[in-house]
Amino acid sequence: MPSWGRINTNDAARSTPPHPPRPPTEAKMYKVVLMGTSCVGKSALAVQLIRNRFEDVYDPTIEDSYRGQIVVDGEPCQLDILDTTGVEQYYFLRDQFMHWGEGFLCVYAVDDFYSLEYANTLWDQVRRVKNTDRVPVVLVANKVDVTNHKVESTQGQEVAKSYGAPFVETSAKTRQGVVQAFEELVREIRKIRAEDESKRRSELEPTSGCGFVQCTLL
Ligand SMILES: Nc1nc2c(ncn2[C@@H]2O[C@H](COP(=O)(O)OP(=O)(O)OP(=O)(O)O)[C@@H](O)[C@H]2O)c(=O)[nH]1
Ligand SMILES: [Mg+2]
Repeated sequence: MPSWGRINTNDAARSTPPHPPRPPTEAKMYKVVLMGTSCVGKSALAVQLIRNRFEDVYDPTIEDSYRGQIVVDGEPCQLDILDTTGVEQYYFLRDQFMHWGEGFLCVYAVDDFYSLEYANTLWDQVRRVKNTDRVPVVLVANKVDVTNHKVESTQGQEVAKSYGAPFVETSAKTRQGVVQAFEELVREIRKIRAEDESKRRSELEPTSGCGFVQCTLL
């Protein structure tokens, strides 16, 4: 079982994103954000991942952060998780967390159709803030354990497809899909990192066939 920790609680006054002391580790770091409308289960997902238990009582978040290590496809990674607010009153914090995050779990609840519709607003905003369409994101359909589903699985899949993102069904109550959602996001982040790295390398590579960068003598 990896070691996990909650860094701080509901610090609305914080003007900069969290930078708690880093444990000594070889693992690469991933800055992950949980976003979505209120009550979809963002905090419950974080707590289930970290403490292996279900938080039944609703306690609205302003901003929380967590840190821990997992192994994805044989490679250790350190997750810095920012659990954001779904409460409208604090929506002004959004640009800040979107700047901070490298990858995003966009969470909706299967018993709340509006929460899926709102995912589009978040997806648009995060691409605007990041100034790119290549944003690592996973669409998460939470609360699949409940009986009163208002959203079909196929509707979520369609939305995820339109983002070019993986789709994961979760229950923070039963732990179904919880680890998988974070693993998928790590893979998405790695994909973008690898693309960026190969682009960077190709820009540094020689432009002529003789092995030297072409230049003009003046
Ligand atoms: N049945 C069920 N209930 C859930 C699940 N996830 C969360 N809940 C419940 O839904 C309520 C809201 O969960 P939170 O995790 O606080 O929701 P949130 O998205 O963090 O809400 P904000 O902090 O207001 O943005 C709580 O009462 C949870 O116990 C789930 O997978 N299944
Ligand atoms: Mg919360």
